[in-house]
Amino acid sequence: MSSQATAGEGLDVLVVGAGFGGLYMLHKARTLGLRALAVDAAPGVGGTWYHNRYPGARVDVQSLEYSYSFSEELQQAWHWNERYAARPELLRYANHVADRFALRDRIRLETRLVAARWDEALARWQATLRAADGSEQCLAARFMVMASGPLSTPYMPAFPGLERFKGRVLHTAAWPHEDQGAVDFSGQRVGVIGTGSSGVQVIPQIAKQARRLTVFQRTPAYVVPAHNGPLDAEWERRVKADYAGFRARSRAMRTGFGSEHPPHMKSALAASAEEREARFEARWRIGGFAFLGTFYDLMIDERANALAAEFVRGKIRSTVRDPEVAARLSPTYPIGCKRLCVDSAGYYETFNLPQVELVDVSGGGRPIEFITERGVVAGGREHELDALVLATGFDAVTGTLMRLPLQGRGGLRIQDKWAGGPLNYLGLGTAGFPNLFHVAGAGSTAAFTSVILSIEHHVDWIGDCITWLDTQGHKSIEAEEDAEAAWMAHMLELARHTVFLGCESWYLGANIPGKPRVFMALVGGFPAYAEQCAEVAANGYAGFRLR
Ligand code: N01
Repeated sequence: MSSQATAGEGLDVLVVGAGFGGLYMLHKARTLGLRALAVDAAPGVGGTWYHNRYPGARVDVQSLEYSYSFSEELQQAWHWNERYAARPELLRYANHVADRFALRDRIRLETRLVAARWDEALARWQATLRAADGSEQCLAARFMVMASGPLSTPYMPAFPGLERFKGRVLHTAAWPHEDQGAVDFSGQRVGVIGTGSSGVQVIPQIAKQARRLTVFQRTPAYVVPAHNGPLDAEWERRVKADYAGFRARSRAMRTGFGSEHPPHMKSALAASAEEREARFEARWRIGGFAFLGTFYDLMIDERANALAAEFVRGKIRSTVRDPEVAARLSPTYPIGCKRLCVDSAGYYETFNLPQVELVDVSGGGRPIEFITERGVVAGGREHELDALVLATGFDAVTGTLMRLPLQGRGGLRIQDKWAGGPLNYLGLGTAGFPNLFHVAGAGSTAAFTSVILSIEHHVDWIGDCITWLDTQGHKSIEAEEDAEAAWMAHMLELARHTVFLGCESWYLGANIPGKPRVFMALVGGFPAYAEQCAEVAANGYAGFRLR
Protein backbone atom coordinates (compact mmCIF):
# COMPACT_ATOMS: atom_id res chain seq x y z
CA MET A 1 0.00 0.00 0.00
CA SER A 2 1.48 3.29 -0.98
CA SER A 3 1.11 6.51 0.92
CA GLN A 4 2.39 9.99 0.23
CA ALA A 5 4.98 11.03 2.78
CA THR A 6 4.99 14.53 4.13
CA ALA A 7 8.10 16.54 4.77
CA GLY A 8 7.83 16.19 8.54
CA GLU A 9 8.20 12.42 8.58
CA GLY A 10 10.97 12.29 6.01
CA LEU A 11 14.66 11.63 5.95
CA ASP A 12 17.60 13.87 5.42
CA VAL A 13 19.33 11.37 3.16
CA LEU A 14 18.07 8.37 1.25
CA VAL A 15 21.02 6.26 0.15
CA VAL A 16 20.43 3.90 -2.75
CA GLY A 17 22.70 0.88 -2.45
CA ALA A 18 24.43 -0.88 0.41
CA GLY A 19 27.70 -1.70 -1.30
CA PHE A 20 30.92 0.02 -0.37
CA GLY A 21 29.54 3.39 -1.54
CA GLY A 22 26.24 3.10 0.30
CA LEU A 23 27.80 1.84 3.53
CA TYR A 24 30.20 4.74 3.76
CA MET A 25 27.55 7.28 2.77
CA LEU A 26 25.28 5.97 5.49
CA HIS A 27 28.07 6.12 8.04
CA LYS A 28 28.99 9.65 6.98
CA ALA A 29 25.38 10.85 7.15
CA ARG A 30 24.99 9.46 10.63
CA THR A 31 28.22 10.99 11.90
CA LEU A 32 26.88 14.32 10.63
CA GLY A 33 23.72 13.78 12.67
CA LEU A 34 21.54 13.34 9.59
CA ARG A 35 18.53 11.02 9.46
CA ALA A 36 19.56 8.53 6.83
CA LEU A 37 18.39 5.24 5.41
CA ALA A 38 20.06 2.96 2.88
CA VAL A 39 18.12 0.55 0.72
CA ASP A 40 19.37 -2.33 -1.36
CA ALA A 41 17.52 -4.91 -3.39
CA ALA A 42 19.95 -7.62 -2.33
CA PRO A 43 19.44 -9.70 0.82
CA GLY A 44 22.90 -8.73 2.06
CA VAL A 45 25.31 -5.81 2.05
CA GLY A 46 28.34 -5.67 -0.24
CA GLY A 47 26.84 -4.53 -3.55
CA THR A 48 28.78 -5.91 -6.49
CA TRP A 49 30.55 -8.36 -4.17
CA TYR A 50 27.21 -9.69 -3.04
CA HIS A 51 26.03 -10.51 -6.55
CA ASN A 52 29.23 -11.57 -8.31
CA ARG A 53 29.49 -14.98 -6.65
CA TYR A 54 31.04 -16.77 -9.59
CA PRO A 55 34.06 -18.94 -8.84
CA GLY A 56 37.27 -16.93 -9.12
CA ALA A 57 35.70 -13.52 -8.38
CA ARG A 58 38.43 -11.41 -6.90
CA VAL A 59 39.49 -7.78 -6.73
CA ASP A 60 42.08 -6.48 -9.19
CA VAL A 61 43.53 -3.79 -6.90
CA GLN A 62 45.58 -4.94 -3.92
CA SER A 63 43.51 -5.42 -0.78
CA LEU A 64 45.57 -3.01 1.33
CA GLU A 65 44.57 -0.33 -1.18
CA TYR A 66 41.07 -1.57 -2.00
CA SER A 67 39.77 -0.80 1.47
CA TYR A 68 38.40 2.09 3.50
CA SER A 69 40.76 4.67 4.92
CA PHE A 70 38.21 6.68 6.91
CA SER A 71 38.81 4.85 10.17
CA GLU A 72 42.32 4.26 11.48
CA GLU A 73 40.90 1.66 13.90
CA LEU A 74 39.29 -0.23 11.06
CA GLN A 75 42.34 -0.26 8.83
CA GLN A 76 44.54 -1.34 11.71
CA ALA A 77 42.16 -4.02 12.94
CA TRP A 78 41.35 -5.62 9.61
CA HIS A 79 43.73 -8.25 8.28
CA TRP A 80 43.58 -9.26 4.63
CA ASN A 81 44.54 -12.85 3.95
CA GLU A 82 45.50 -12.39 0.35
CA ARG A 83 47.30 -9.73 -1.64
CA TYR A 84 44.22 -9.60 -3.90
CA ALA A 85 41.18 -10.56 -1.84
CA ALA A 86 38.66 -13.00 -3.21
CA ARG A 87 34.95 -12.30 -3.05
CA PRO A 88 34.22 -14.14 0.25
CA GLU A 89 36.85 -12.09 2.06
CA LEU A 90 35.56 -8.83 0.53
CA LEU A 91 32.05 -9.71 1.58
CA ARG A 92 33.22 -10.47 5.12
CA TYR A 93 34.84 -7.05 5.13
CA ALA A 94 31.64 -5.30 4.00
CA ASN A 95 29.70 -7.11 6.72
CA HIS A 96 32.34 -6.28 9.30
CA VAL A 97 32.04 -2.59 8.39
CA ALA A 98 28.25 -2.72 8.64
CA ASP A 99 28.55 -4.25 12.13
CA ARG A 100 31.50 -2.27 13.41
CA PHE A 101 29.82 1.05 12.61
CA ALA A 102 26.38 -0.19 13.69
CA LEU A 103 24.84 0.54 10.30
CA ARG A 104 22.41 -2.34 10.02
CA ASP A 105 19.48 -0.72 11.78
CA ARG A 106 19.47 1.94 9.04
CA ILE A 107 19.77 -0.46 6.09
CA ARG A 108 16.70 -1.93 4.49
CA LEU A 109 17.67 -4.99 2.47
CA GLU A 110 15.53 -6.71 -0.13
CA THR A 111 14.06 -3.30 -0.73
CA ARG A 112 14.22 -1.63 -4.08
CA LEU A 113 13.82 2.00 -5.01
CA VAL A 114 11.13 1.76 -7.69
CA ALA A 115 10.40 5.44 -8.31
CA ALA A 116 11.59 8.83 -7.19
CA ARG A 117 10.37 12.30 -8.04
CA TRP A 118 11.61 15.72 -6.99
CA ASP A 119 8.92 17.70 -5.23
CA GLU A 120 9.78 21.32 -5.93
CA ALA A 121 7.30 22.80 -3.43
CA LEU A 122 8.64 20.74 -0.53
CA ALA A 123 12.23 20.64 -1.81
CA ARG A 124 12.21 16.92 -1.16
CA TRP A 125 12.62 13.70 -3.08
CA GLN A 126 9.49 11.57 -2.90
CA ALA A 127 10.72 8.01 -3.18
CA THR A 128 8.78 4.78 -3.51
CA LEU A 129 10.39 1.70 -2.00
CA ARG A 130 9.24 -1.82 -2.71
CA ALA A 131 10.04 -4.66 -0.31
CA ALA A 132 10.50 -8.30 -1.33
CA ASP A 133 6.90 -9.09 -0.30
CA GLY A 134 5.64 -6.49 -2.77
CA SER A 135 4.63 -3.91 -0.18
CA GLU A 136 5.40 -0.34 -1.05
CA GLN A 137 6.24 2.65 1.02
CA CYS A 138 6.72 6.31 0.10
CA LEU A 139 9.39 8.29 1.86
CA ALA A 140 10.42 11.90 1.56
CA ALA A 141 14.11 12.74 1.70
CA ARG A 142 15.89 16.07 1.41
CA PHE A 143 18.77 14.43 -0.42
CA MET A 144 19.13 11.28 -2.42
CA VAL A 145 22.51 9.64 -2.99
CA MET A 146 22.79 7.15 -5.82
CA ALA A 147 25.36 4.65 -4.61
CA SER A 148 23.82 2.04 -6.84
CA GLY A 149 27.11 1.04 -8.42
CA PRO A 150 28.61 1.54 -11.89
CA LEU A 151 28.60 -2.20 -12.59
CA SER A 152 25.31 -3.36 -11.13
CA THR A 153 23.01 -4.05 -14.06
CA PRO A 154 24.09 -7.28 -15.78
CA TYR A 155 24.02 -7.31 -19.56
CA MET A 156 22.34 -10.29 -21.19
CA PRO A 157 22.78 -10.23 -24.97
CA ALA A 158 19.61 -11.12 -26.88
CA PHE A 159 20.94 -14.32 -28.47
CA PRO A 160 18.21 -15.74 -30.69
CA GLY A 161 16.91 -18.99 -29.25
CA LEU A 162 18.44 -18.58 -25.78
CA GLU A 163 15.10 -19.44 -24.17
CA ARG A 164 15.09 -22.79 -25.97
CA PHE A 165 18.35 -23.99 -24.44
CA LYS A 166 17.63 -27.01 -22.23
CA GLY A 167 20.76 -26.71 -20.10
CA ARG A 168 21.44 -24.26 -17.34
CA VAL A 169 22.13 -20.58 -18.15
CA LEU A 170 24.11 -18.55 -15.63
CA HIS A 171 25.32 -14.95 -15.68
CA THR A 172 28.51 -14.19 -13.74
CA ALA A 173 26.93 -11.07 -12.19
CA ALA A 174 23.76 -12.88 -11.11
CA TRP A 175 25.29 -16.14 -9.99
CA PRO A 176 23.00 -18.47 -8.03
CA HIS A 177 23.26 -18.53 -4.28
CA GLU A 178 23.79 -22.22 -3.81
CA ASP A 179 26.68 -22.97 -1.49
CA GLN A 180 28.45 -19.63 -1.92
CA GLY A 181 28.33 -19.88 -5.68
CA ALA A 182 29.84 -23.36 -5.85
CA VAL A 183 27.80 -24.56 -8.81
CA ASP A 184 28.98 -28.05 -9.66
CA PHE A 185 30.11 -28.38 -13.27
CA SER A 186 31.72 -31.80 -12.79
CA GLY A 187 31.35 -34.01 -15.81
CA GLN A 188 29.56 -31.30 -17.80
CA ARG A 189 30.11 -29.64 -21.14
CA VAL A 190 30.17 -25.94 -20.33
CA GLY A 191 30.25 -22.92 -22.62
CA VAL A 192 31.44 -19.47 -21.52
CA ILE A 193 30.58 -16.41 -23.58
CA GLY A 194 32.72 -13.40 -22.76
CA THR A 195 36.39 -12.86 -22.03
CA GLY A 196 36.48 -9.61 -20.04
CA SER A 197 37.51 -9.50 -16.36
CA SER A 198 34.67 -11.82 -15.29
CA GLY A 199 35.34 -14.35 -18.06
CA VAL A 200 39.07 -14.31 -17.42
CA GLN A 201 38.43 -15.12 -13.76
CA VAL A 202 35.74 -17.76 -14.20
CA ILE A 203 37.24 -19.65 -17.16
CA PRO A 204 40.22 -21.25 -15.34
CA GLN A 205 37.93 -22.26 -12.47
CA ILE A 206 35.35 -23.95 -14.67
CA ALA A 207 38.13 -25.62 -16.66
CA LYS A 208 39.20 -27.42 -13.47
CA GLN A 209 35.80 -29.09 -13.16
CA ALA A 210 34.14 -29.38 -16.50
CA ARG A 211 34.47 -32.37 -18.78
CA ARG A 212 34.67 -29.95 -21.68
CA LEU A 213 34.89 -26.15 -21.73
CA THR A 214 34.15 -24.12 -24.83
CA VAL A 215 35.11 -20.45 -24.63
CA PHE A 216 33.32 -18.18 -27.11
CA GLN A 217 35.56 -15.17 -27.58
CA ARG A 218 34.48 -12.04 -29.47
CA THR A 219 37.43 -9.84 -28.47
CA PRO A 220 40.52 -11.13 -26.72
CA ALA A 221 41.58 -9.46 -23.47
CA TYR A 222 45.00 -8.33 -22.35
CA VAL A 223 45.67 -10.38 -19.25
CA VAL A 224 48.52 -9.68 -16.86
CA PRO A 225 49.45 -11.83 -13.88
CA ALA A 226 48.51 -10.73 -10.36
CA HIS A 227 51.10 -12.93 -8.63
CA ASN A 228 48.52 -13.25 -5.94
CA GLY A 229 49.25 -15.08 -2.73
CA PRO A 230 49.04 -14.68 1.02
CA LEU A 231 49.50 -11.06 2.01
CA ASP A 232 53.14 -10.44 2.76
CA ALA A 233 53.34 -9.95 6.54
CA GLU A 234 56.28 -7.59 6.30
CA TRP A 235 54.51 -5.37 3.78
CA GLU A 236 51.38 -5.33 5.93
CA ARG A 237 53.48 -4.35 8.96
CA ARG A 238 55.15 -1.52 7.03
CA VAL A 239 51.84 -0.20 5.69
CA LYS A 240 50.13 -0.38 9.07
CA ALA A 241 53.03 1.39 10.76
CA ASP A 242 52.00 4.45 8.74
CA TYR A 243 48.72 3.69 7.04
CA ALA A 244 47.88 7.40 6.85
CA GLY A 245 51.09 8.06 4.94
CA PHE A 246 50.39 5.11 2.64
CA ARG A 247 46.89 6.45 1.90
CA ALA A 248 48.25 9.94 1.26
CA ARG A 249 50.74 8.53 -1.23
CA SER A 250 47.89 6.62 -2.92
CA ARG A 251 45.82 9.78 -3.21
CA ALA A 252 48.75 11.50 -4.89
CA MET A 253 48.72 8.87 -7.68
CA ARG A 254 46.64 9.46 -10.79
CA THR A 255 45.02 6.06 -10.21
CA GLY A 256 44.74 6.43 -6.44
CA PHE A 257 46.73 3.25 -5.91
CA GLY A 258 50.04 1.64 -6.77
CA SER A 259 52.28 4.16 -5.02
CA GLU A 260 54.90 1.47 -4.42
CA HIS A 261 55.42 1.26 -8.17
CA PRO A 262 54.74 4.70 -9.66
CA PRO A 263 54.94 5.14 -13.43
CA HIS A 264 58.45 5.36 -14.76
CA MET A 265 58.85 8.90 -16.09
CA LYS A 266 60.47 7.95 -19.36
CA SER A 267 58.89 7.47 -22.76
CA ALA A 268 58.77 3.91 -24.03
CA LEU A 269 59.90 5.38 -27.33
CA ALA A 270 63.06 6.79 -25.76
CA ALA A 271 64.20 3.46 -24.35
CA SER A 272 66.37 0.99 -26.24
CA ALA A 273 64.80 -2.35 -27.15
CA GLU A 274 66.82 -4.05 -24.39
CA GLU A 275 65.83 -1.52 -21.76
CA ARG A 276 62.20 -1.70 -22.79
CA GLU A 277 62.14 -5.45 -22.59
CA ALA A 278 63.83 -5.43 -19.19
CA ARG A 279 61.43 -2.84 -17.81
CA PHE A 280 58.33 -4.59 -19.17
CA GLU A 281 59.61 -7.85 -17.73
CA ALA A 282 60.24 -6.28 -14.32
CA ARG A 283 56.72 -4.86 -14.21
CA TRP A 284 55.27 -8.17 -15.42
CA ARG A 285 56.94 -9.77 -12.40
CA ILE A 286 55.40 -7.21 -10.05
CA GLY A 287 51.98 -7.96 -11.49
CA GLY A 288 48.69 -6.13 -11.83
CA PHE A 289 48.16 -2.60 -13.09
CA ALA A 290 51.80 -1.67 -12.39
CA PHE A 291 52.43 -2.96 -15.91
CA LEU A 292 50.69 0.06 -17.44
CA GLY A 293 53.14 2.32 -15.60
CA THR A 294 56.23 0.74 -17.12
CA PHE A 295 56.60 3.98 -19.06
CA TYR A 296 54.62 7.16 -18.46
CA ASP A 297 53.27 7.39 -21.99
CA LEU A 298 51.67 3.98 -22.54
CA MET A 299 48.15 5.33 -22.20
CA ILE A 300 48.70 8.57 -24.08
CA ASP A 301 50.82 7.58 -27.06
CA GLU A 302 49.66 4.88 -29.45
CA ARG A 303 53.19 4.02 -30.52
CA ALA A 304 54.34 3.57 -26.91
CA ASN A 305 51.21 1.59 -26.19
CA ALA A 306 51.87 -0.69 -29.18
CA LEU A 307 55.21 -1.68 -27.67
CA ALA A 308 53.58 -2.76 -24.41
CA ALA A 309 50.87 -4.59 -26.35
CA GLU A 310 53.47 -6.49 -28.33
CA PHE A 311 55.26 -7.49 -25.13
CA VAL A 312 52.04 -9.06 -23.84
CA ARG A 313 51.43 -10.81 -27.14
CA GLY A 314 54.94 -12.25 -26.78
CA LYS A 315 53.94 -13.59 -23.36
CA ILE A 316 50.84 -15.17 -24.88
CA ARG A 317 52.89 -16.82 -27.63
CA SER A 318 55.37 -18.21 -25.11
CA THR A 319 52.62 -19.51 -22.80
CA VAL A 320 50.03 -20.97 -25.17
CA ARG A 321 51.39 -24.02 -26.97
CA ASP A 322 49.15 -24.02 -30.04
CA PRO A 323 50.25 -21.05 -32.19
CA GLU A 324 46.79 -20.72 -33.73
CA VAL A 325 45.14 -20.50 -30.33
CA ALA A 326 47.82 -18.04 -29.19
CA ALA A 327 47.09 -15.88 -32.22
CA ARG A 328 43.36 -15.95 -31.48
CA LEU A 329 44.03 -14.93 -27.87
CA SER A 330 46.19 -12.00 -28.97
CA PRO A 331 44.47 -8.62 -28.93
CA THR A 332 45.27 -5.94 -31.48
CA TYR A 333 43.60 -2.86 -29.96
CA PRO A 334 45.57 -0.63 -27.54
CA ILE A 335 46.39 -2.28 -24.24
CA GLY A 336 44.47 -0.79 -21.29
CA CYS A 337 41.82 0.65 -23.60
CA LYS A 338 39.43 -1.98 -22.28
CA ARG A 339 40.11 -2.57 -18.62
CA LEU A 340 43.22 -4.66 -18.17
CA CYS A 341 42.45 -8.11 -16.74
CA VAL A 342 44.47 -9.22 -13.73
CA ASP A 343 44.83 -12.97 -13.48
CA SER A 344 45.34 -15.12 -10.41
CA ALA A 345 44.53 -18.51 -11.87
CA GLY A 346 46.59 -19.11 -15.03
CA TYR A 347 44.22 -17.79 -17.70
CA TYR A 348 46.47 -18.31 -20.71
CA GLU A 349 47.71 -21.68 -19.40
CA THR A 350 44.09 -22.83 -19.30
CA PHE A 351 44.08 -22.91 -23.11
CA ASN A 352 46.78 -25.61 -23.05
CA LEU A 353 44.37 -28.02 -21.36
CA PRO A 354 43.00 -30.72 -23.67
CA GLN A 355 39.40 -30.20 -22.50
CA VAL A 356 39.40 -26.47 -23.35
CA GLU A 357 38.46 -25.11 -26.76
CA LEU A 358 38.59 -21.48 -27.88
CA VAL A 359 36.01 -20.49 -30.47
CA ASP A 360 36.39 -17.20 -32.30
CA VAL A 361 33.05 -15.40 -32.51
CA SER A 362 34.45 -12.00 -33.42
CA GLY A 363 32.36 -9.68 -35.56
CA GLY A 364 34.85 -9.94 -38.41
CA GLY A 365 35.01 -13.70 -37.87
CA ARG A 366 31.98 -15.84 -37.18
CA PRO A 367 29.66 -14.42 -34.51
CA ILE A 368 27.29 -16.50 -32.44
CA GLU A 369 24.38 -17.20 -34.78
CA PHE A 370 21.75 -18.63 -32.47
CA ILE A 371 21.18 -20.98 -29.59
CA THR A 372 19.41 -24.30 -29.85
CA GLU A 373 18.02 -26.71 -27.26
CA ARG A 374 21.42 -28.37 -27.21
CA GLY A 375 23.92 -25.56 -27.40
CA VAL A 376 25.43 -22.64 -29.26
CA VAL A 377 25.67 -22.35 -33.04
CA ALA A 378 28.70 -20.39 -34.15
CA GLY A 379 30.83 -20.65 -37.25
CA GLY A 380 28.27 -22.95 -38.84
CA ARG A 381 28.78 -25.52 -36.09
CA GLU A 382 26.67 -26.51 -33.12
CA HIS A 383 28.61 -26.69 -29.85
CA GLU A 384 26.67 -29.01 -27.58
CA LEU A 385 26.55 -27.87 -23.97
CA ASP A 386 25.06 -28.80 -20.60
CA ALA A 387 25.52 -25.32 -19.16
CA LEU A 388 26.09 -21.88 -20.61
CA VAL A 389 27.83 -19.15 -18.62
CA LEU A 390 27.34 -15.58 -19.76
CA ALA A 391 30.29 -13.46 -18.70
CA THR A 392 28.90 -10.69 -20.85
CA GLY A 393 29.33 -7.79 -18.46
CA PHE A 394 27.13 -4.88 -17.50
CA ASP A 395 25.09 -2.03 -18.81
CA ALA A 396 27.75 -0.04 -17.06
CA VAL A 397 27.57 3.30 -15.27
CA THR A 398 24.14 4.40 -16.48
CA GLY A 399 22.25 1.10 -16.73
CA THR A 400 20.80 1.13 -13.24
CA LEU A 401 19.60 4.74 -13.24
CA MET A 402 18.20 4.48 -16.75
CA ARG A 403 15.91 1.66 -15.60
CA LEU A 404 14.50 3.74 -12.78
CA PRO A 405 11.49 6.04 -13.00
CA LEU A 406 13.53 9.00 -11.74
CA GLN A 407 12.00 12.41 -12.29
CA GLY A 408 13.74 15.65 -11.49
CA ARG A 409 12.54 19.23 -11.53
CA GLY A 410 9.39 19.76 -13.58
CA GLY A 411 9.00 16.01 -14.11
CA LEU A 412 12.20 15.73 -16.15
CA ARG A 413 12.87 12.03 -16.70
CA ILE A 414 16.41 10.78 -16.36
CA GLN A 415 15.83 8.74 -19.53
CA ASP A 416 15.23 11.98 -21.46
CA LYS A 417 17.98 13.89 -19.75
CA TRP A 418 20.51 11.16 -20.49
CA ALA A 419 19.14 10.06 -23.85
CA GLY A 420 22.42 11.12 -25.47
CA GLY A 421 24.67 10.06 -22.57
CA PRO A 422 25.10 10.75 -18.85
CA LEU A 423 25.30 14.54 -18.54
CA ASN A 424 26.80 15.51 -15.20
CA TYR A 425 28.96 18.05 -13.41
CA LEU A 426 32.05 16.80 -11.53
CA GLY A 427 30.50 13.34 -11.65
CA LEU A 428 28.55 14.41 -8.59
CA GLY A 429 25.40 16.15 -9.82
CA THR A 430 23.13 16.51 -12.84
CA ALA A 431 21.25 19.63 -13.94
CA GLY A 432 17.52 19.20 -13.47
CA PHE A 433 18.00 16.82 -10.53
CA PRO A 434 18.40 18.96 -7.40
CA ASN A 435 19.76 17.40 -4.22
CA LEU A 436 20.65 14.20 -6.04
CA PHE A 437 24.25 13.08 -5.78
CA HIS A 438 26.11 10.33 -7.58
CA VAL A 439 28.74 8.11 -6.01
CA ALA A 440 31.18 6.38 -8.38
CA GLY A 441 28.98 7.25 -11.33
CA ALA A 442 29.68 8.86 -14.68
CA GLY A 443 32.01 11.84 -14.92
CA SER A 444 34.43 11.07 -12.12
CA THR A 445 37.71 9.19 -12.02
CA ALA A 446 36.09 6.25 -10.20
CA ALA A 447 36.59 3.75 -13.03
CA PHE A 448 40.34 4.40 -13.12
CA THR A 449 41.08 4.44 -9.42
CA SER A 450 40.73 2.06 -6.55
CA VAL A 451 36.98 2.57 -6.43
CA ILE A 452 36.88 2.76 -2.62
CA LEU A 453 39.20 5.74 -2.69
CA SER A 454 36.83 7.46 -5.13
CA ILE A 455 33.83 6.50 -3.03
CA GLU A 456 35.41 8.05 0.05
CA HIS A 457 36.21 11.19 -1.88
CA HIS A 458 32.69 11.55 -3.25
CA VAL A 459 31.01 10.82 0.04
CA ASP A 460 33.23 13.26 1.95
CA TRP A 461 32.47 15.94 -0.65
CA ILE A 462 28.73 15.25 -0.43
CA GLY A 463 28.84 15.29 3.38
CA ASP A 464 30.67 18.63 3.40
CA CYS A 465 28.23 19.98 0.83
CA ILE A 466 25.14 19.05 2.86
CA THR A 467 26.70 20.54 6.00
CA TRP A 468 27.46 23.75 4.14
CA LEU A 469 23.98 23.99 2.62
CA ASP A 470 22.43 23.57 6.06
CA THR A 471 24.74 26.12 7.62
CA GLN A 472 23.99 28.61 4.87
CA GLY A 473 20.27 27.94 5.01
CA HIS A 474 20.01 26.65 1.44
CA LYS A 475 17.31 24.13 0.67
CA SER A 476 18.67 22.79 -2.58
CA ILE A 477 21.68 22.50 -4.83
CA GLU A 478 21.61 21.66 -8.51
CA ALA A 479 24.26 21.59 -11.22
CA GLU A 480 23.96 24.42 -13.73
CA GLU A 481 23.60 23.40 -17.35
CA ASP A 482 26.58 25.52 -18.43
CA ALA A 483 28.83 23.94 -15.82
CA GLU A 484 27.61 20.52 -16.87
CA ALA A 485 28.29 21.21 -20.54
CA ALA A 486 31.76 22.49 -19.72
CA TRP A 487 32.48 19.38 -17.62
CA MET A 488 31.38 17.07 -20.42
CA ALA A 489 33.60 18.95 -22.89
CA HIS A 490 36.49 18.73 -20.41
CA MET A 491 36.01 14.96 -20.09
CA LEU A 492 36.01 14.43 -23.82
CA GLU A 493 39.01 16.68 -24.31
CA LEU A 494 41.02 14.68 -21.76
CA ALA A 495 39.98 11.37 -23.30
CA ARG A 496 41.02 12.57 -26.76
CA HIS A 497 44.62 12.70 -25.60
CA THR A 498 44.64 9.07 -24.54
CA VAL A 499 44.26 5.67 -26.15
CA PHE A 500 40.84 5.18 -24.52
CA LEU A 501 38.84 6.07 -27.61
CA GLY A 502 40.64 3.38 -29.64
CA CYS A 503 38.49 0.36 -28.82
CA GLU A 504 34.96 -0.77 -27.99
CA SER A 505 34.76 -0.62 -24.22
CA TRP A 506 32.10 -0.29 -21.55
CA TYR A 507 33.71 3.06 -20.62
CA LEU A 508 32.28 4.24 -23.96
CA GLY A 509 28.98 2.38 -23.73
CA ALA A 510 30.13 0.43 -26.79
CA ASN A 511 29.34 -2.98 -25.26
CA ILE A 512 25.60 -2.36 -25.34
CA PRO A 513 23.87 -2.26 -28.72
CA GLY A 514 22.24 1.14 -29.26
CA LYS A 515 23.76 2.81 -26.21
CA PRO A 516 25.06 6.33 -26.91
CA ARG A 517 28.81 6.36 -27.43
CA VAL A 518 29.96 8.76 -24.77
CA PHE A 519 33.15 8.35 -22.82
CA MET A 520 31.73 8.13 -19.31
CA ALA A 521 34.83 8.31 -17.13
CA LEU A 522 37.29 11.05 -16.32
CA VAL A 523 40.88 10.28 -17.26
CA GLY A 524 42.61 13.32 -15.81
CA GLY A 525 43.83 11.51 -12.71
CA PHE A 526 42.54 11.55 -9.17
CA PRO A 527 44.66 14.41 -7.71
CA ALA A 528 43.60 16.93 -10.38
CA TYR A 529 39.98 15.84 -10.05
CA ALA A 530 40.01 16.10 -6.26
CA GLU A 531 41.53 19.55 -6.56
CA GLN A 532 38.78 20.67 -8.95
CA CYS A 533 36.08 19.38 -6.63
CA ALA A 534 37.69 21.13 -3.65
CA GLU A 535 37.95 24.39 -5.58
CA VAL A 536 34.28 24.26 -6.51
CA ALA A 537 33.37 23.79 -2.85
CA ALA A 538 35.74 26.52 -1.69
CA ASN A 539 34.12 28.90 -4.17
CA GLY A 540 30.66 28.45 -2.69
CA TYR A 541 29.85 25.49 -4.95
CA ALA A 542 30.54 27.35 -8.17
CA GLY A 543 28.66 25.85 -11.08
CA PHE A 544 25.79 24.77 -8.84
CA ARG A 545 22.55 26.69 -8.43
CA LEU A 546 21.59 27.18 -4.81
CA ARG A 547 18.13 27.87 -3.50
O1 N01 B 1 32.36 -7.46 -18.65
P1 N01 B 1 33.09 -6.92 -19.97
P2 N01 B 1 33.04 -8.11 -17.35
N1 N01 B 1 28.70 -12.13 -28.21
O2 N01 B 1 32.11 -5.97 -20.58
C1 N01 B 1 31.59 -10.32 -24.42
C2 N01 B 1 34.78 -5.12 -13.49
N2 N01 B 1 35.16 -6.44 -13.04
O3 N01 B 1 31.93 -8.53 -16.45
O4 N01 B 1 34.78 -7.37 -25.79
C3 N01 B 1 29.91 -12.50 -27.78
O5 N01 B 1 34.44 -6.43 -19.68
C4 N01 B 1 32.44 -9.11 -24.62
O6 N01 B 1 33.00 -9.10 -25.92
P3 N01 B 1 33.51 -7.69 -26.55
C5 N01 B 1 35.89 -4.53 -14.35
O7 N01 B 1 35.88 -3.15 -14.21
C6 N01 B 1 36.26 -6.51 -12.29
O8 N01 B 1 34.02 -9.12 -17.72
O9 N01 B 1 32.43 -6.70 -26.27
N3 N01 B 1 30.54 -11.94 -26.76
C7 N01 B 1 33.44 -9.30 -23.50
O10 N01 B 1 34.43 -10.22 -23.83
C8 N01 B 1 35.46 -4.94 -15.72
O11 N01 B 1 36.01 -4.17 -16.76
C9 N01 B 1 36.70 -7.72 -11.85
O12 N01 B 1 33.71 -7.97 -27.96
C10 N01 B 1 29.91 -10.94 -26.12
C11 N01 B 1 32.57 -9.86 -22.39
O13 N01 B 1 31.42 -10.41 -23.01
C12 N01 B 1 33.97 -4.80 -15.62
O14 N01 B 1 33.65 -5.25 -14.32
C13 N01 B 1 36.04 -8.88 -12.20
C14 N01 B 1 28.64 -10.51 -26.50
C15 N01 B 1 32.13 -8.80 -21.42
O15 N01 B 1 33.24 -8.23 -20.84
C16 N01 B 1 33.20 -5.62 -16.60
O16 N01 B 1 33.79 -6.91 -16.69
C17 N01 B 1 34.91 -8.78 -12.98
C18 N01 B 1 28.04 -11.13 -27.59
N4 N01 B 1 26.83 -10.75 -28.04
C19 N01 B 1 34.48 -7.56 -13.40
N5 N01 B 1 28.29 -9.50 -25.67
C20 N01 B 1 37.93 -7.74 -11.06
O17 N01 B 1 38.90 -8.33 -11.40
C21 N01 B 1 29.31 -9.33 -24.81
N6 N01 B 1 30.30 -10.20 -25.08
C22 N01 B 1 37.92 -6.89 -9.88
